[in-house]
Amino acid sequence: MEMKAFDIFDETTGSKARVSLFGATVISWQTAKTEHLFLSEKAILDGTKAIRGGIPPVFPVFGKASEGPCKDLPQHGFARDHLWQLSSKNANTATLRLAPDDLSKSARDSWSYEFELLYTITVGGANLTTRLEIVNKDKKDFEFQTLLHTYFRVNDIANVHVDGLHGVSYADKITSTKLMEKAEHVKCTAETDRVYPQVSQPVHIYENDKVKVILARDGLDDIVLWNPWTGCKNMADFGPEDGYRNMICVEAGSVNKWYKLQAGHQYVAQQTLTARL
Ligand code: TA6
Repeated sequence: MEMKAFDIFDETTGSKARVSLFGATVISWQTAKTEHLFLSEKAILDGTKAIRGGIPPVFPVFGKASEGPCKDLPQHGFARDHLWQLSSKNANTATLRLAPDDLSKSARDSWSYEFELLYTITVGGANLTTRLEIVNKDKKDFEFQTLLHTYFRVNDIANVHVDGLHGVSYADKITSTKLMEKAEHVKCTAETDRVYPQVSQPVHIYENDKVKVILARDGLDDIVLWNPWTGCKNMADFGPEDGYRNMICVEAGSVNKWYKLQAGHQYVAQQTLTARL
């Protein structure tokens, strides 16, 4: 099946992004001809699986729920593995929409609330802003988690560090322990899978001691840091085999607890990425 995707441009600076309607996934973001997102060479782009790379949106659950209304949903929920509708588009911005009628029967049966997701993607100068509006159209409250699962492209993970996490106590999913982040400059030197709750600082991603991207957030309280390391070769849709060297997932989310959205109310989560050259 041909991938349904479109580009948005900032004509004044030439920055651009490519968006897949399947999974509402930004699969490329370039400023000054530099690609800032990692897209697996083996990413499945035919709408049969969530795209490995770019910025897949996660809703209504992060990870896998063992109980509750999300327990029968796949890992990371349904937002990233369904076809969204293009609601509006102009040169440098587009809004995508997902609602119950867009869901498969199994997703709908698993999570039967009335809802609407409106996802606006905007490129401008050095910035890429992604804004997710979650609307509870039901007569009853529901609980959710949400996250933007951003895969940043790097030249060599060995030269990369992340600032803004110092002093935050995080859950290490590899060792199933809770630890305090003592490092100012956090590096991935092996498989890394951590949830840093309530990160108050903007997060900076460095390569070779120069800022690459600044990650600013609203309504996305937590930061997830992930690199599969050499385990990436066991993932059929992850390529090249040593591709872990060229990526780091720094994911802005509200995932460390369940967020209640009252009937008729909306929740806005927004991430702004600023590229520094
Ligand atoms: O965001 C980190 C994480 O939850 C990891 O635990 C790992 O599972 C990663 O997401 C990728 O998940 P996926 O379902 O896309 O293979």
